[in-house]
Amino acid sequence: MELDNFGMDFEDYFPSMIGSLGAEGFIGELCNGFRLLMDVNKGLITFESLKVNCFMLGLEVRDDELLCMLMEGDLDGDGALNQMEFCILMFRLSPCLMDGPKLCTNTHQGVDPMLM
Ligand SMILES: [Ca+2]
Repeated sequence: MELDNFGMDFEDYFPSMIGSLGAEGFIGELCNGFRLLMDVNKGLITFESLKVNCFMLGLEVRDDELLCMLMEGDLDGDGALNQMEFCILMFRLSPCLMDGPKLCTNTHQGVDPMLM
């Protein structure tokens, strides 16, 4: 699983993932990420599931950062993220996507995406 950087380097990590995986592979990785973080009983990412699963993944994310992520991604206001909301949030956290991968690589000169 390639989620070591999850939560820490969205903006650096995801564009390079898209570059190496292609859009469809990227969506697949997002779905894997969603499943890692979701509450298996509800099929949703809740504050509790996010907190527990980030801890399980060895990520130190503050409560207010988790809440911020939930609020940012929660489009229908139920306080949790479904798979669609999660994917949309991840895309929004990757602003380079809007400009295309080529522009993106210009901001990471000297860094080989495969090494990240
Ligand atoms: Ca929601």
